[in-house]
Amino acid sequence: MTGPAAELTENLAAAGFLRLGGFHPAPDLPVPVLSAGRPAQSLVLIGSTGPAVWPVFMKSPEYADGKPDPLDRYTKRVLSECAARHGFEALFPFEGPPYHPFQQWALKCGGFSPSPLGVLAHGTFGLWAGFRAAFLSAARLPEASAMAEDGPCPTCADKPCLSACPVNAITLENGYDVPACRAYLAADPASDCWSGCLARRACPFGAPHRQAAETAGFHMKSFAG
Ligand code: B12
Ligand code: SF4
Ligand code: SF4
Repeated sequence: MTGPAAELTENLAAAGFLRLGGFHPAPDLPVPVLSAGRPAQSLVLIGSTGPAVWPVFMKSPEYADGKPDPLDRYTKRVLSECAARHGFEALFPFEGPPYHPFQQWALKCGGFSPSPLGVLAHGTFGLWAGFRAAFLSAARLPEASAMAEDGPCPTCADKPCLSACPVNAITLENGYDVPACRAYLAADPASDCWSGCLARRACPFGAPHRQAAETAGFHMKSFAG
């Protein structure tokens, strides 16, 4: 990849983010129109995986200012600037409700499969790809072409994520039982889950992209409230 696409990759990496894929919007999965009222011809999905964003985020003013939602505010500031510099308009997954359908967009990009946990799994990034923004463009960009491949869950025979949860909060029949998970976390402040969901950690895919304990703890606290 050369030219503006390579430059975007470099700028994203410097801020701790990466391009996870893209697609050309079609009527079966519309995306919002651009601010000038024109349709978006390309959507580029921007994300982060476990280890990359944390060291950069830790040096940001948002990390230290003591106000709520520091990672979301860091993401919005940095990726809004990046999008504008490269001629995109940015949408964010944390703005809502109503929320933008980021998981449906990720499935459209290719490479992901729905997992028993609700989180989408990826062959390279496992359960550790977070979605941080969708960059929309009025141009039909070649790098926004969707990939044909699926994620790993349909061919994962053993499904170790299903047997790792201490309170059986994840089942094929009922999906993810959020109240059971939250009740367990509240009752056991010493649980290993506070360093990252054991079911997510049991997935054999994407181990190099796992969150460090500090990052996982940040997300678990935010989830548990
Ligand atoms: C509300 C929400 C939650 C709620 C409820 C989920 C629900 N029942 O819909 C709660 C608080 C339970 C939740 C929990 C978690 N979430 Co959440 N959540 C969201 C959020 C902000 C909106 C979901 C939504 O309504 N979308 C709107 C609909 C129209 O979009 P959609 O694509 O069609 O929605 C799909 C999801 O709702 C999904 N779904 C249904 N039930 C559940 C349950 C869970 C746990 C998840 C992850 C998804 C999910 O099915 C829909 C159809 O595909 C999204 C961000 C976003 N904009 O999508 C993140 C998001 C889905 N969450 C995410 C994650 C990672 C989590 C957590 C693992 C922790 C975390 N924040 O890091 C936890 C699970 C805790 C654990 N044990 O580790 C990621 C998933 C990334 C991925 N690879 O798929 C997202 C995309 C955020 C992001 N920025 O990346 N989440
Ligand atoms: S362990 Fe298997 S089924 Fe579970 S999330 Fe990972 S790939 Fe998917
Ligand atoms: S955080 Fe712990 S209790 Fe909750 S789903 Fe994951 S393994 Fe189960």
